[in-house]
Amino acid sequence: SQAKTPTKEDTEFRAYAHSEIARDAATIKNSVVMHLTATFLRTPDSMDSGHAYLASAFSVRDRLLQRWNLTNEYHDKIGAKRVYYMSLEFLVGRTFDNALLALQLRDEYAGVLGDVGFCLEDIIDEERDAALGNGGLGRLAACYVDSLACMNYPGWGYGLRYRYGMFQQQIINGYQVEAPDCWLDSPNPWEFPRPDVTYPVKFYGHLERDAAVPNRFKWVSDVVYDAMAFDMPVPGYGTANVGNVRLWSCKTNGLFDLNKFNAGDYQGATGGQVAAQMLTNVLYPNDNTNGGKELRLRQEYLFCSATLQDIVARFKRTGRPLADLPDMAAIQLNDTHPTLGIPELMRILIDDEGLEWDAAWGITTRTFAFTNHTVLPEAMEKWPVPMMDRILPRHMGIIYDINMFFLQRVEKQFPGDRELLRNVSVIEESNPQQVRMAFLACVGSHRVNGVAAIHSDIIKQTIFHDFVRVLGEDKFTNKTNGVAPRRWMNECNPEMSALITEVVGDRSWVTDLTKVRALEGRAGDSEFCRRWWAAKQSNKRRLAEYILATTGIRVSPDALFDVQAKRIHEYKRQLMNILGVIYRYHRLKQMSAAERAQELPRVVVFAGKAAAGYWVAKQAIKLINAVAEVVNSDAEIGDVLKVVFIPDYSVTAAEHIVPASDISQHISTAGTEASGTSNMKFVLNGGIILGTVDGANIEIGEEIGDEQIFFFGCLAHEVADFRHYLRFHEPKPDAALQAAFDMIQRNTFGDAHTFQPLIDSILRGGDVYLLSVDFPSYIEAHKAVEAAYRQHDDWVTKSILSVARMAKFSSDRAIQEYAEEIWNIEPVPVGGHAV
Ligand code: B1H
Repeated sequence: SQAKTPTKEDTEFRAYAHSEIARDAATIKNSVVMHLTATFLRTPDSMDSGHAYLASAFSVRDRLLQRWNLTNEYHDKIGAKRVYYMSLEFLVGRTFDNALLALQLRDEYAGVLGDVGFCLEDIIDEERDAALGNGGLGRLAACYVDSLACMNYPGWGYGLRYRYGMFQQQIINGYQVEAPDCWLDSPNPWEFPRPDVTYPVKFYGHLERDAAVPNRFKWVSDVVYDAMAFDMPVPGYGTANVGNVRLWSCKTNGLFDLNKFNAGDYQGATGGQVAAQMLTNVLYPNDNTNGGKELRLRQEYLFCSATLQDIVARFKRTGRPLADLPDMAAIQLNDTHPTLGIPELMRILIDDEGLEWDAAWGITTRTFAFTNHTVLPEAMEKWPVPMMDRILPRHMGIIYDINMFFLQRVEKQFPGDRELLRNVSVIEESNPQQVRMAFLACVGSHRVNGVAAIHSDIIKQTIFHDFVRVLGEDKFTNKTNGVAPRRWMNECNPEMSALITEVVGDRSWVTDLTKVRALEGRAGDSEFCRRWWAAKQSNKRRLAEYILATTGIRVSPDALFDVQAKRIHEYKRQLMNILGVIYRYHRLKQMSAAERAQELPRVVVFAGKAAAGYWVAKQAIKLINAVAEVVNSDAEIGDVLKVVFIPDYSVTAAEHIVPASDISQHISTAGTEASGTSNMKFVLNGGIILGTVDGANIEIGEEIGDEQIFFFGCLAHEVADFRHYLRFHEPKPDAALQAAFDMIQRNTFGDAHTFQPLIDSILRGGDVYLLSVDFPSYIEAHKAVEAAYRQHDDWVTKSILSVARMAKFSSDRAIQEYAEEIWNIEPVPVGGHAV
């Protein structure tokens, strides 16, 4: 299963890959002008910055595609095992700057564009985000394919090419209003359509038994759609390797109904096309919730079927027997959303390839592994059996058989334990029955992992507790998340990056984050601290400009920047944050002017989207904006407190926000945030965490040391008792929380009725997320932060030490663990390292 040693021919091939990029200004200029004139029918004289971006991006893409071909040709030739990362979400953001940095062509393009009167930064701003994801789960997939490419691991991402990505968030009268994200309205240089790579995907219909052979079925479907591939190149930094994300789009060709057209039914003639388009039209905007919509199930199947057909077809081109598939392909399921890949591979192996059940099952379970990202009950995917049976009758049958064989095994192991059988059954005995996708993924995979140490422990104790008994503990492992240092330091924070490069001696830290350790030696150097702080200050000034441009609010870059930027969700407790702000406002209003002048000026920044149908989350946004309006226009308060809600949070917005935080808040109820990844990004950029003992906060604290992080709140193992108590007793708000409630109820921020449901979620709804429990220690933690921030030199030292100790949270470390411990794949560099 190992990659072969390269031959002389391979070495020459590598040398070619290495040398093929021309870097001189004349060649770059020619390629830009060529695209300007031939691809976009413009002349250099009629070029605006939009076309300057497109022409430059297409010229960079040419270079990437050349390397894309070399990479894949080489991996095929050498017979390398690949990993396939299956994810319904890839939250990529922009690619142009990332590609320029990866190819080390940034200065060259800046020069060429400068010659014709454009500033590279403005050109970069012309690109729209690819926002094919909701939040952390989708961004993690993007960081992981970045790491795969940078580390020369053969591997592809597979996903869906949504026509409308994550909605655009507008704030109107303080409320979130959703607008469509038509990101494909202008040409997209970062995708390559492949009309020749198309697979039929069947839906509905019935099964016909083969009378001659037992257990053989023919699935006669009613509807067939064509899924067509679009490839997104993933630039590898400092390597000739270019990764790939293959996204499927539902093709409408061939669905034109000529009979209807000839009968004069012009609208009906295109009905099939409209129905097909629907399938890959929209990303469901749910983070950590399962909408349960039928269209989503059909999206998931289209995705899984096309992907598995593609993987099997590629494998069959090697000429090896199907039993070898697990030696050539590892498939990682990014949460349960792609779980139908398991029965789909079974269907292909049995129905299309003629394998017996046991052989097919062995291949399938050795190929798949599954990552769980949440324990929130509302996020657990379950599909009603009648729905599954109607849309995918063959798969429903396969799932029944998978479950039957599994339960037989359990019965043998634990004879007569009917409760255990009920608890681990893939089919939930509810009315209607439901398919539990997490259980199907668990049974059909050889490894199951959580995304941070605490989370991986929790899943073994809760949702998979019985599976640990049945399948053994070794199947369950931890792979703590990571983030790509390319985007989340080198790209978004050029000034700090320059300092790191100076201390490390070169740019090797961009692909080997262990090198940042060298900063430790400079944490006490006062001149270095001064320059470090100057970098942070300049990031804060840039964010202040961004805030002014996006909200019209003027904030002082000298204030403490306190940021919470993430999806709006009750478990993430933005409500606790804004109640803390209200309490702060209350205290400031009670002070004399002289006392207020002694207070530490603070800018509280919120950013994030709420799912369109998540009413309480949207009310929290309204409350934040209502508080902002009152506080920001209160002349008595001035710069001592500003509250900002930055609209339309995105990867690109995060690249402005993350480098500028002094503190960032990661304050989920203990045990609810599986990992979090923005916590890693903020600390990597020299910000300090104010957080709960939850998710990856815990491991970040272990790495960087207790002095560098501010923890508060109850612990995960205490949550159940508190919740139980609060089901039967009214919460008792402390004086601070009560003061905040009172201020709202006195209509300080507009009609109190608007916000009463938020207060009621605490006082009458059982306070499920324990705001009343954690609020006192939250306020104390804020005091500790303030005291520490006033010790300026120590604060800067904390910031430097934190960054120095963040190596563990590189996605490169995470990907290496997956590669070695789950996927069994090895790096295959094409063209060697160009650095
Ligand atoms: C995470 C999701 C998620 N966990 C369902 N679960 C979705 C669940 O569209 N859906 O149906 C979409 C997303 N997302 C996040 O994953 C966790 O909350 C974070 O804590 C974690 O850092 C991230 C990456 O592992």
